Amino acid sequence: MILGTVLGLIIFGGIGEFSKSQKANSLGQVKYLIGVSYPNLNGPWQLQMNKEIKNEIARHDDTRVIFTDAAQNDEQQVQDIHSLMSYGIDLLIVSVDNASTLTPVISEVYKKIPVIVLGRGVKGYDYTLYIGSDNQLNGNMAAKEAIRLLGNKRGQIIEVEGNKESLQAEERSKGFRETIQRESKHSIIETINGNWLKDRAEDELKNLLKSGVKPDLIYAHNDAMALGAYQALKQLKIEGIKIIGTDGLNEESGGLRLVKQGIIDATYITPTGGTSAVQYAIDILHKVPGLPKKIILRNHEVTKSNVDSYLTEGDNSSIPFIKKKERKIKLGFAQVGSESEWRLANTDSIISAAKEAGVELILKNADYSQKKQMDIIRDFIKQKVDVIAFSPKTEDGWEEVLMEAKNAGIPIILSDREINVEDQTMWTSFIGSDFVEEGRRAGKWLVSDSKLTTTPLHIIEIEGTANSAPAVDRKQGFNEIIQQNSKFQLLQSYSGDFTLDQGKKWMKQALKTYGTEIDVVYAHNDDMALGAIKAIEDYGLKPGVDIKIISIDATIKAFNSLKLGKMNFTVECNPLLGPQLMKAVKDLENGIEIPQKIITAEETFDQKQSKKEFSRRAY
Ligand code: GYE
Repeated sequence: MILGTVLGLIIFGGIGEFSKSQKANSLGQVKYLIGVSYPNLNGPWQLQMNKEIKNEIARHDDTRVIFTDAAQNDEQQVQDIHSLMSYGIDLLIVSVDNASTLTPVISEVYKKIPVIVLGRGVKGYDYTLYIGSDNQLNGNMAAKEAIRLLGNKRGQIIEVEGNKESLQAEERSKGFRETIQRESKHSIIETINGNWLKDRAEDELKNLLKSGVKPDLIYAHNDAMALGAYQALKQLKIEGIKIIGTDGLNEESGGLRLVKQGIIDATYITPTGGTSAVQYAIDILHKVPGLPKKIILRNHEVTKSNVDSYLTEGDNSSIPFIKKKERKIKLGFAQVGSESEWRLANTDSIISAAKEAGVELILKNADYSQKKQMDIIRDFIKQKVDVIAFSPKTEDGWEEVLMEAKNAGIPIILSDREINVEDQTMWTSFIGSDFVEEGRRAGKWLVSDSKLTTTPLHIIEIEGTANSAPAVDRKQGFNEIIQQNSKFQLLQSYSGDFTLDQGKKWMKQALKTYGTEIDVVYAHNDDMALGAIKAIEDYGLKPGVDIKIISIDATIKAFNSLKLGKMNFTVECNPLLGPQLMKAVKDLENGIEIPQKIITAEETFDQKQSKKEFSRRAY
């Protein structure tokens, strides 16, 4: 630990240590200094992350990296971050083990400079960009593989967890457990804390096995611990136990080799994001507009049956790439409809971004019919377009048509709404918002606005289209917050399809039923909120005063209502997805793996904050 701390502060690029005042001189040509803080650099996955950062930074002459290794000591990492700040870094890249201890420190840094959180999450949203994979999904996938490996018998599973405090371990565990419980009769009989370390996992497991515990399968949160488990079993001469790991590195003792050698049965390639972190850091430092808030990288399941394709080609055989063509790349976009102001801005953004990127766009509108949207997709398949993107009206019902696209080798990009399908390889990437967070933000505003109110607050919710991702998630996020205090009472939820007319119709109905009892309207988009405002005025009450109005989207019409005092709060949902979509299409063409999810950066606006933004809004 001491060694790690002392050696921790190292600067790549041959520059010695320096103080803030020396920065300009000693860096010479160097314009930017990026600080990287690791919780520890003792695992192969962390070393891989470090290698990627080093290699990528070497391509930028005007940028240097300075990194610290806290050697698994949280307090040390807090100090490290303070030291990096005192060295005058322009941007911080940080990976954390202990989210509780590090979150407040990172929030403070974020007030001063941009922060990229890498691989391991912090709590909340106080950072510029998060890059990492979906750990819960990782756990889900591992559980599905465990169920396949165990077959029909009632299996006994031991879970070997990473560091207890890390969100990564918590999420993998959650995903694994939920799926095992929901989809099988197997039981997780013991959980041991391997702290991400091979030796620790080996020792702990040996103790457990000696006490007579008999597992059928071991699920380890990383490959290092999976190897530790294998060695424990080997020493005790226990055979026939299945082992699943995670990380999938292609190096000595890395997951891919372990699968190849039959030491473990499955692993999940979990990209570290080191390369992307540096690329985005450069973009952030150069103030490139429209950068996302979260990049979720894709995991790949590797078993004996597909390990060779990863070892030899290093490719991602489950993802279809576009073969480079002589002609312009052809993108078929099945737009869901023209239901809202948001949608109109979204369509415009896609058309203009395609033009700018030199992508041939075939844009068709489904007039808010799922059936028609499927017909359009089928037509795109027939026309042999290179990529299909669409904004799925609802979450369910897409398996068949997406299977057809997959069989035709056409990658699918989900634009702004997600779907529910078992097989996650049916789609390549999702570009859009975190709707649950949008709902939470709406709820949090209400909580803070009504801090001094002790009497009950009666709420009417006007939901978006039933079974659509934004409606499901915005409801969930809002509920999560208001359920924490019983003074918030939801009178009724209406399903309003995201249109102004529906908002007006349901608000009229609500007023007829509840009249002046209503204190708050929460509408899942601006158009429905605007409809509700009309209905309230027709009823003779003052929207924004007698009844508070909260909405989502933050289009110019919402800003207008905020200005007139008729609306109280709007949560931004960014419709300008065109540029990100075209970047993904181009990456596919160039054989670059695109992230599983690209989540846009968004703000919130109350009446006061909206004044500044008003003149800047283009939609
Ligand atoms: O918020 C709403 C629209 O899917 C994000 O759909 C989109 C939503 C948007 O019609 O106004």
